[in-house]
Amino acid sequence: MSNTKLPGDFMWGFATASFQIEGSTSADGRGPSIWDDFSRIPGKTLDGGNGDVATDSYRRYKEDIALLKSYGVQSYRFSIAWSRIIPLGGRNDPVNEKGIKWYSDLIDALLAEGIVPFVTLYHWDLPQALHDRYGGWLNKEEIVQDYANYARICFQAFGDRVKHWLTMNEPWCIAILGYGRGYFAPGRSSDRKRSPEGDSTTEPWIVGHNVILAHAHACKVYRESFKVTQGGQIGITLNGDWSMPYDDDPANIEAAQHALDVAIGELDFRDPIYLGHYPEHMRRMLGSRLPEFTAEEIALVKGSSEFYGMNTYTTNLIIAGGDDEFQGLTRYTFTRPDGSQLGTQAHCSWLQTYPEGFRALMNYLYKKYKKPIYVTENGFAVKDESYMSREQALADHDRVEYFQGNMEAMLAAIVKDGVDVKGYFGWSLLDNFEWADGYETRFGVTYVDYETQKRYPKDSGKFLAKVRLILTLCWQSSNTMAVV
Ligand code: GBH
Repeated sequence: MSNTKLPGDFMWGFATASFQIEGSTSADGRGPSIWDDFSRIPGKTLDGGNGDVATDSYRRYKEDIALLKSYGVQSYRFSIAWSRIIPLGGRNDPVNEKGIKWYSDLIDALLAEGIVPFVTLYHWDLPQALHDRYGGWLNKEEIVQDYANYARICFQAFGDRVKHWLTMNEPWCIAILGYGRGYFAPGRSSDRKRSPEGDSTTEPWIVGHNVILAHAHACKVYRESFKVTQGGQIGITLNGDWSMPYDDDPANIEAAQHALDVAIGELDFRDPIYLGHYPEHMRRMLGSRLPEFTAEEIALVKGSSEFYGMNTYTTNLIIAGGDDEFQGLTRYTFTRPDGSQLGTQAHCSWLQTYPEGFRALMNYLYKKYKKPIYVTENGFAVKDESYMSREQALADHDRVEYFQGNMEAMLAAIVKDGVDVKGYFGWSLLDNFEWADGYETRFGVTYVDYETQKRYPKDSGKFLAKVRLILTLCWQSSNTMAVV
């Protein structure tokens, strides 16, 4: 890293999500979420793990803040569990003051340490009652109103202190993993071995559509009733990895653009939010299965996000063909034509290190959507870390390499390419409940011993703390952060 500069207001921190860390699932009046029961069904998580305890952060949040402090962060991205705020979820259901108080205390404790809260309103833990009552995300008329009401309550309760809001984490995952592949709660799918009900050809597109609308309505509520007095900003966070053609076969070159347009641009729902329409490919692929936006809806959706929230982890090599609509009818691989691997393999099959792809993706998104970017998640799970001794796990060389490469790539994107990146959040502060992987896959820069719930900084956590320290010192001396 040489001669690179970051703006002085750059947000630097780590991210987590409520269901992955909080535990205490019945404390203080919390209602169940769709992940509570789903994770308890045998076979839904790799190791049979569920969210009942997780990293016990509901009770240990002060410890977590001390940890954040030790890493020198300036911001913390966490999510609010809807069913702690409104246990039954709906707009006519009672609000739970104890749930509000818990997040309020968390926010105050962060601010007391000089840490800026960056808050996600929805990271996949839909109140179970809404799923049971009317089908949750499948029911447009109901869910959009209930979500907007929940968002309003959060703006009212926390918006005096929270100035950075994310409406949704990763619509692609909500829609496709929850209602298409059926890997995530509520686990609906056409695959009858997986789910007794569901239709993977239609439901993901209905859900994706409704998620976008709910997001847009929450943004409207914020702009109309809170933005002027509270002065914050609001946006959405989308997942998406870089795509490269497998080789120079024109079909694969075209497929890589398709994978980008479809898996990133289209299926990932960026184009409606930023450009105001579903892309052509998506319309062609799905025909009448793609719900239409009314003129009124599209007016609401277009431009709803004030910045680009970017969750990204890896790069895929793309081969044309196959029947996977969720990948835009392309196949993904990490193995190059000469048999070599793109990068270092993580514990999860879908993730390898490839910093050049991170830089390319930031450039692509900034040129296409012209919005400032917050990298709201980026991280790595070391292969077999769960099977190592704690000492071995703390020496997480592959994760250090991942972050080092991506830091360099990001600084190059900012300084050399002129991409407007406003913040970076590593995933994750702690090892935690990794959804369908249970506790077997560890993404933390901090090791969690699940027997004792003790936290131990890994080498990667120390590495990022050092990078942050250097950035701060240089910033103080020059009013811009510089890494030499
Ligand atoms: C993030 O999603 C989540 O926001 C976070 O909660 C999670 O802990 C973190 O990743 C680490 O996984 O093979 O079809 O199942 C990352 C985006 C998109 C990455 C789906 C994995 C697997 C596709 N994810 N992808 S599939």
